[in-house]
Amino acid sequence: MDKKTIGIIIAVIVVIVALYLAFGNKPATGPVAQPAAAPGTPGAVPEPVKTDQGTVTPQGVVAATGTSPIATSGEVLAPSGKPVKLDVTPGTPEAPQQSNPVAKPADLPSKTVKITMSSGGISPSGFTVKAGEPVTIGVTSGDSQTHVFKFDDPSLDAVAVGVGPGETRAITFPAPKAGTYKFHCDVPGHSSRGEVGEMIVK
Ligand SMILES: [Cu+2]
Repeated sequence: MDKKTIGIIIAVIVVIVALYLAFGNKPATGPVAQPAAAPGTPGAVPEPVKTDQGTVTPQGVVAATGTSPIATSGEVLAPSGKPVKLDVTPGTPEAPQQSNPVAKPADLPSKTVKITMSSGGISPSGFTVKAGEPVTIGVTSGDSQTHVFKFDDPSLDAVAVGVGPGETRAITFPAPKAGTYKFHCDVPGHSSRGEVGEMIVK
């Protein structure tokens, strides 16, 4: 190789490097992907925190989408921020709210009292809770019928859950004072065929 050839090779390399520097290394145009922020840093979208009573939200712990939140104090809150009332008309703003349909009962928090209603009765037909503590019941229609969970005692009138065929919904409410509170299916003809049960509050 003579000096001329080496000179040409060097010149070609210089041109290639110059072209690369000029055009090959431009920053991407358009939106630049931001690296995902590490958890705990500003800008990170936090993972929802789940407890045995539900998902932690700024309003309180929510058992399922649509249920009334449980505040840190343990109170079940209405949208006004005041504790829910149990002797009002179901579905009104002061009443505990029933959830949207839940895909499957297993999605409900572990502390949920899971109840299945069907033409064969209510299963389980009894459960025990502690006075004043927040209770979530998940009601499932176990057959092709609509069922309505409701307490007999007017003092618990607001606690009502209606489910369509195969549907599951939940409701969160504060357990009343100690006693035995009977419940039933409020669809005409259903309680007389055995859709009844009782909640024991200790
Ligand atoms: Cu029924």
